[in-house]
Amino acid sequence: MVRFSVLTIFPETLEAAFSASLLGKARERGVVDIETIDIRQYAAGPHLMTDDAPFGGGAGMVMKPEPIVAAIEAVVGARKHRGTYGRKEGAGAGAGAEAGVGAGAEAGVGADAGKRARVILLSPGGKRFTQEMAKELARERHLVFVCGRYEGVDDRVRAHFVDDEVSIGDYVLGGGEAAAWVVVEAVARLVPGVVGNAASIDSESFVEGLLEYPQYTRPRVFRGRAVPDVLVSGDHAAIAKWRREAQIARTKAERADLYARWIAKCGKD
Ligand code: 6GU
Repeated sequence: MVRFSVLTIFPETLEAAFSASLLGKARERGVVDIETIDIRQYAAGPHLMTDDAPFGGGAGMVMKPEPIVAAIEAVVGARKHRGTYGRKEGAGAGAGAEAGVGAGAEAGVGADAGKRARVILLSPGGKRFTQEMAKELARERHLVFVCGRYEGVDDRVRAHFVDDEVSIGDYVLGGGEAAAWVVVEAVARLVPGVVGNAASIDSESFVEGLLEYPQYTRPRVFRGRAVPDVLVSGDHAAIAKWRREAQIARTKAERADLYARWIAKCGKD
């Protein structure tokens, strides 16, 4: 069982994402626990403000640190998450890279590090999310995601109150919510019991370093385009060989970067 806590100013947006399909079923079956927490609940003042104008001036608003940190502390409870207070003071800008996911796992203090919450700030400045990272996160007990708005989160949150900073790619989102959906789904489906057929996980793209082979279903001929004959031949060895070759050809054509890495790892096929 992995617990996911997602801190956001738009809980209803994410609730919809987490209630449907794979994640909704996994939640119902009790193999994952996914909660959305409204950061505004932890805001103070008559207007429950979660953002404010930036010191130094400039456009846009910055998310205030108090509600976010109060929400993190409320969800993490008495068990202090490992990164808070554990990161070097004055690490400042650029600390994100060295404190990225991966480093975080080793940095976990003591043997029970894995039992503590791991707090992840979703922001475009973070370390790029990958399948490798998803695998690592799926081994945690409690993941806490903080969704920032694009304009920014007070940098003291990033520097001192989270363990890792993660981005899903080099493009701009208005906020971390869509990224939280991506990361939670990618991680949750690696939690044992979430995906029915574990074999389907092992053979997936990126797990092995190759794209997947093409899949077809009925009808055998669709608008004049037939399914490859070998797939209806009943010859399982021939089908396996065809699929392997298709994987390699596809990866070479579509993802030269993955192909180069795969060749370096496996020699040649
Ligand atoms: Cl995690 N947040 C935002 N706001 N934009 C992003 C992102 C995250 N990852 C890519 N772009």
